Amino acid sequence: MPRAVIALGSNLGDREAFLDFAVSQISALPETQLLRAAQRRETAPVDVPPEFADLSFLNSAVLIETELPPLRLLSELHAIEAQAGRVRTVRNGPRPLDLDIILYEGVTCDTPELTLPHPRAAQRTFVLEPLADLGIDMSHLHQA
Ligand code: PH2
Ligand code: MG
Ligand code: MG
Repeated sequence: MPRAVIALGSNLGDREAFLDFAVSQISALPETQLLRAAQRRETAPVDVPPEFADLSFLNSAVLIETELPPLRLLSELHAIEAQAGRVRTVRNGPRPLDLDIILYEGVTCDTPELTLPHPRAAQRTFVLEPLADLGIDMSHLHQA
């Protein structure tokens, strides 16, 4: 079964509870098993609008095994974000839950819906540190 890595982030409301919710909902997806979860880390916001610079994030990541193809997995993750109350307004605005596919085993793609591996992950400590917990090093990937 293909493995995939999902980054988790929250900077609004009860961040611990939203990450708990995300892990339980991801674990309950069809044809999907949770293999490992990274530690949670409090992180300073990166590239957010200045008015939200004081909202720090709680970040983590999970390693899963799944038979769901990448775009189906993405739409399931968007549904979980919406169940957590996420409303998309300004880019990188505050969100109760953000679930990003970072890697999907055997897949590279670059479409308007999804780019894999995630194009900004390799420069972001808030992604690289949780991935290191999962035993994954993608810091060598130099991406635009
Ligand atoms: N997510 C972003 C933008 N900036 N900064 C931190 N620390 N953590 C995030 O998860 C994050 C961010 C866009 O999704
Ligand atoms: Mg994100
Ligand atoms: Mg996202």
